[in-house]
Amino acid sequence: MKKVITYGTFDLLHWGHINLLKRAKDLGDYLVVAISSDEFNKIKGKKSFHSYENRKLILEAIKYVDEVIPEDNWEQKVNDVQEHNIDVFVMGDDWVGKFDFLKDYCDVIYLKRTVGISTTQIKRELATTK
Ligand code: C2G
Repeated sequence: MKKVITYGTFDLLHWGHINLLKRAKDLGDYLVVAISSDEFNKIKGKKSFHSYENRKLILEAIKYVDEVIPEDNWEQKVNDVQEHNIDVFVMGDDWVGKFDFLKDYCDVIYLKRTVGISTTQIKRELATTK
């Protein structure tokens, strides 16, 4: 069984996230998604609209996602890859190069980011809608 992992906040889930998750799943047989905890989001300088628990509930309902684990820090990826016997690490290419150190442990693939949608854009446009 080929196992894939990806990381993210996945707040206000949108079609850009789904495009990423579908392509990530297509790279193997089993997809693990590590969702940033609310505390780690603070470290990332992000405040998500949905709590970790609710973002986890939503992701677990997606047919491409087989398992959801917490992302609590920047340092856990090597351990996650080893502990979960991961074959492929996937991220959107806004992260290109940032996780190449994982190439010692698994394949590292950066997928084209979906243009035209982002959680920040959703928040901004909703804030300006009368
Ligand atoms: N993404 C995408 N297209 C978009 C928006 C997001 O492909 N239009 C991808 C991102 O590239 C990322 C994933 O969806 O691979 C999740 O995006 P975020 O929730 O914004 O995740 P981020 O804050 O980048 O967290 O350790 C890694 C970090 O936790 C990544």
